[in-house]
Amino acid sequence: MQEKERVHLSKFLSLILRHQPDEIGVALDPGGWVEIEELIRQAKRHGVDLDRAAIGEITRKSAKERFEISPDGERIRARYGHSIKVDLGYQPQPPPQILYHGTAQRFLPDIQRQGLQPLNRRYVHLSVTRKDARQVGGRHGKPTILEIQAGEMAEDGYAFFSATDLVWLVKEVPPPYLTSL
Ligand code: HQG
Repeated sequence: MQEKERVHLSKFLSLILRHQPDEIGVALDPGGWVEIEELIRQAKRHGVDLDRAAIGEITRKSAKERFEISPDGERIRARYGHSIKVDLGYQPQPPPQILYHGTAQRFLPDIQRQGLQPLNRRYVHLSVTRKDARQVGGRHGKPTILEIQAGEMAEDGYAFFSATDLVWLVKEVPPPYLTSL
């Protein structure tokens, strides 16, 4: 598959598996999973040509590990990014001492006042590396990076969830735990 095609289909999968499964008439189970056969069938009915090979390739080639295929190969879900209510079953884990959040410079005044909020998603997404944070922030405009005192937050009782090796989730980050770099 050409990269352009892969990115297009990956965005489609993100839309369905994170935000709007009903757009093509599929339902996610409580853990966020959908049957791959059902997904392919319904995508086709809505003019999106997907097959198992394409889904496998998109999942394997995502450096961010956006998607997870069940051990039996029958179901798929998004590992993070949801706006719809799902219970991914992640257990709280001790995070690295420092995590990063990339955002747009224009959001800084609001963030410094209100802290990081999930807004349209279920969780605030944090990056393990500054490089990834910069890339995340660049999606919204001129990027800027916040340093998050994740270790301190965890000590203070905030639950952190590891979605992938590079992405951590938390419900919010109040202002005292963040510094603009
Ligand atoms: C900002 C992508 C004003 C927040 C990415 C962010 C990530 C506030 C934007 C994942 C705020 C929300 C998630 C406040 C937060 N006032 N702005 N109080 N609190 N914000 O897209 O973290 O490539 O929902 O800083 O790479 O950018 O799709 O979150 O700029 O991993 O796999 O509001 O989605 O992954 O934007 O991105 P988003 P995000 P994929």
